[in-house]
Amino acid sequence: VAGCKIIRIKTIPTVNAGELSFFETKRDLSFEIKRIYYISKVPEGVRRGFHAHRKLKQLLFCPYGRIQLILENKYGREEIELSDPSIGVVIDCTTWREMLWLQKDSVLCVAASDYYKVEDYIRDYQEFKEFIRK
Ligand code: T46
Repeated sequence: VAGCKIIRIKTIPTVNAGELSFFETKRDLSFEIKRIYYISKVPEGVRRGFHAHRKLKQLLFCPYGRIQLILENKYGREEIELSDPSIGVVIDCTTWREMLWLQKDSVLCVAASDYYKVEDYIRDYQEFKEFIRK
């Protein structure tokens, strides 16, 4: 979706020994990382999210499994499937997000531009719609 960027995370393959992916502040990301969190042990079919952020910028990636992201912002609504550890999505404008676990135990990792701030969340969909209209 416009306003969100799909990025390729630098990934170094090894013959028969997997691959290693990495990203670095400034070199690969437009914001400084202040917080990392990850979501695990989620059963298949569960949905999380249902909110937007006022200011927070984030890079989302899925190092294991398959997760669908439903993203909506002032440019429209789109679904993206994360299933490749070398793909990330940068969400850096106010975007409503829902995450659907397509596969049990998929892991969602997030690098965020700020500390956890409850007041940065918009958890009401109507409030989000009004926020992006301004
Ligand atoms: C997002 C999506 C992709 C904290 O105390 N510290 C933290 O850093 C975070 C992220 C959450 N929490 C608490 C707040 C709630 O009591 O953990 C609980 C679960 O959070 P939430 O219901 O917001 O989880 P998700 O999966 O709906 O959303 C999370 C992030 O909160 C959100 O910023 O963009 O993942």
